[in-house]
Amino acid sequence: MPHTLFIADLHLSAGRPDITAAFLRFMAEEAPKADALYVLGDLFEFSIGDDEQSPLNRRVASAFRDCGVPVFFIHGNRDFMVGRRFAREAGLTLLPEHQVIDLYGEPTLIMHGDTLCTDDAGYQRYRRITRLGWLQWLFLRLPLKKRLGIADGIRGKSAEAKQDKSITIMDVNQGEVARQMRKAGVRRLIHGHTHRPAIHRFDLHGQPVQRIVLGDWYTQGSVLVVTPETETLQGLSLGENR
Ligand code: LP5
Ligand code: MN
Repeated sequence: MPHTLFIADLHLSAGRPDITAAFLRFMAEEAPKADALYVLGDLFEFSIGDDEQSPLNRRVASAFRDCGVPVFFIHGNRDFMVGRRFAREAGLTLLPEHQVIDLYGEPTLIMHGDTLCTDDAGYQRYRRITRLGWLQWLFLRLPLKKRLGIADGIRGKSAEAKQDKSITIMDVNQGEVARQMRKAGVRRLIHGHTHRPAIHRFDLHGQPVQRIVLGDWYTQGSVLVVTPETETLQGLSLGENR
């Protein structure tokens, strides 16, 4: 059966070898059978630039390169510093933050999902600043150790800020969902980021539409399988990799 795979929020890091093992197994066994693989952000726990060249980054790049199917990547809020060099090494295509793809005849909007969280004003302000091209240019010119220190600082501040935010503030804003779907002219939206896997069906201007949310890879893997007929969110056990 022809099908396309979607994953997001793996948060790969050297400190979580079980997740890396599950991802590598998925890349070797599941990905090659698909028409294409879409990675919708937060593949890495965080990224400070392609020149980091850690063993993890290199293994991930070769897993993508060797899978034999087209791989597409949209940045998440943690790995937006993944750049053209990694894309080349991994043989993947970097997509813009919001992209409409043709999924077996159904135009589908795909994104990481953080831009839907418009109630989280603190995050949106921080996002605007860290996406400034000139600031990223300067950041990449700092020594790796310094960059790592800055990333640690941001991670600490973010964890602190999150303690004061409600679950609702950190979820998508339904008005923004409607606005972005309408603007893109789609009946289907696929995203990650909120770590709340679900297939939401609702009406938009009298039309049935759906918003599919991918799950994270903390206690199990999460994969969305879309065929010409159906869409299924699947859990992926990590146990076999231990
Ligand atoms: O991912 P999660 O669930 O932890 O939290 C997100 C939001 N937090 C983030 C921060 C990332 O986790 C850390 C990524 C490190 C990247 C390193 C590269 C640095 C490159 C710099 C290039 C210039 O995304 C969190 C959301 C939450 O999702 C839910 O949506 O709430 O957002 C925050 O908590 C942000 C706070 O509100 C504000 C943080 C202030 C940070 C101040 C530092 C500014 C320094 C600027 C540049 C050097
Ligand atoms: Mn995210």
